[in-house]
Amino acid sequence: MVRSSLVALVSAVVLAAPVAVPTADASTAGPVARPNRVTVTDVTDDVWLWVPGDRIWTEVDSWPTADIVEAEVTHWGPKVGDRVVVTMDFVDLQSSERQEFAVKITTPELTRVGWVIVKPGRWRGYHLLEQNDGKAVRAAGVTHRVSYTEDTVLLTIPRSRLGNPPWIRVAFLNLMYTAEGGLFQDQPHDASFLLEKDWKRHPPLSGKLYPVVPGSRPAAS
Ligand SMILES: [Ca+2]
Repeated sequence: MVRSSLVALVSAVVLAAPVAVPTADASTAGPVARPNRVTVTDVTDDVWLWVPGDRIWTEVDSWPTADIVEAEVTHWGPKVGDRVVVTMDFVDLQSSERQEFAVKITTPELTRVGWVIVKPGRWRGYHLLEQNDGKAVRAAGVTHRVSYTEDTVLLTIPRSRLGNPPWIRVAFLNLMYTAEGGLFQDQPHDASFLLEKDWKRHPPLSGKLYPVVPGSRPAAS
């Protein structure tokens, strides 16, 4: 009885809907802004830990230095930077143990993983650019900056290092090692953790981000 009532209601709505008549002149419509920037926000207190000998990850909740709260990528095109700019924000970044910040970037032609790696006593850290299989590739022009006062990690990658792509898609991952060989993980896409095989084969990629063109401002996806 409920089912038949619902069907009747839907049919009534369809019958009552006016016939759509186009009124705008398509030739006067402005260009549709294509997305150039993605911002992924994450909750706090959602850090996971793996301990050597364990077969499972355990949610440890609060671990501020490994707890990412926002990640953002902007795809700047030729004449407006010509590079991909990545920022990651944390609850309270500390130089306590080895920490690795990663962004995966896919294009129509290739996949690259940009890393910023810091170790205790090496606050400035260093960066790497790799293929999806972990093989390092040339990283000329890549830059990074870690700020423990602003709790941010910045990574910039020239588009030339990515084959000057027409668009990119991106995903993020953050790892922190413990002195005992354990591993903390937080990723901003949701409150779960990413298995290594999923990060390698099925990363939680954003939609397509097109290069910002001169005279325009980045449009969010
Ligand atoms: Ca988080």
